[in-house]
Amino acid sequence: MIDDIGPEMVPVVKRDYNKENPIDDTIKVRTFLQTCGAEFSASAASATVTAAEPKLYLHQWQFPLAETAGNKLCRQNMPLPNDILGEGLLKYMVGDDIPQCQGDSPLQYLFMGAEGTMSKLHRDNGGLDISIAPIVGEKECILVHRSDGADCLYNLDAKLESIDLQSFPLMSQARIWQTTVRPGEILLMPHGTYHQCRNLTPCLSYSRFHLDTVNIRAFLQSMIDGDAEEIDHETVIWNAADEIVDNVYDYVKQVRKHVQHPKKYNKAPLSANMIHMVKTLRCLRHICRKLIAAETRRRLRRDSLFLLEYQEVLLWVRVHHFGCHVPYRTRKTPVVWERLTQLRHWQGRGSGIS
Ligand SMILES: O=C(O)CCC(=O)C(=O)O
Ligand SMILES: [Fe+2]
Repeated sequence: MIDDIGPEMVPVVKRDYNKENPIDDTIKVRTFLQTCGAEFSASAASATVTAAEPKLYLHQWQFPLAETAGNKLCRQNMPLPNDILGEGLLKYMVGDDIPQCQGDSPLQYLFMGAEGTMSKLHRDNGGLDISIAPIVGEKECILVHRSDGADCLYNLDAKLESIDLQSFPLMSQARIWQTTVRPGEILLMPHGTYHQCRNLTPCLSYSRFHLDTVNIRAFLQSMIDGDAEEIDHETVIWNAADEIVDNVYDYVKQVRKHVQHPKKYNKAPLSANMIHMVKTLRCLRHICRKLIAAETRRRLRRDSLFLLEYQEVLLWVRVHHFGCHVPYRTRKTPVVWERLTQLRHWQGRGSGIS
């Protein structure tokens, strides 16, 4: 590991970190392993570790952004089958901007720490699902339903370690799950789930954010709320829609050729993947319609400053997904507009997947 990714800088937290701002420092992987490697293997061998220094926890290292690690580790995992998680849309997030991602999602992370290192109760904004998979070691995860943090946990003032029903009576109503994940298992958390994770043994684990048509509403809501600055929602949706429209339109062209010259061109087979892509586009379209309708109503009640900001989003959504006849100013908009229009006509002809 030192040879492979030793020079990369990684974020670390110390034992008693501030949960609002957990990252204490960034250090080289080499330094982390030299400082904590012994602690890691000592606790792996169940030896008693008497750490004079607070334990360091390599915390949420977004390795696809690092050149060497990204090149080595991106596209190395097999996506879960689509009956478990829908086709991931985050892979469209960066395009060629981060070459080492190689078409993979940039929102992938590594955690590594000795027994007892932990992440306090929190939730990750952005409307994304999260999967957690230990590669080495065991992790205890306590999950709280996304709707219960504010009321039942009193905005997280109520502590899971010391349940005090006198001070926090609604805690008895909170939906809380506790589980331990081990290598070979994957914990899937729906968007917005509060989670607290503690390494029961030395643990190296892999976390990955996920977006598909199931949580896209939450994703769009997060875009509107502006609650996750680190995620470029607009680009994700733009790139996903653009790429999917491209793929579907290529297929449409093949179908057209066959319809017009059946002797010359073979019928293009309709793959499950293509059906999935059309469903994804349709889902984007329906959700955006709802958003636009809701916002148009809300718009009447908002002040003009907010309106100005919001109209940009609406404009973007309209142009990208419905090809409405409004002036536009975004990147490749005219091309996508044209394609969406053509796609709609094609779907209307009873293709069987409209
Ligand atoms: O494994 C951990 O310590 C925390 C994991 C986490 O918070 C996440 O993946 O979002
Ligand atoms: Fe998290």
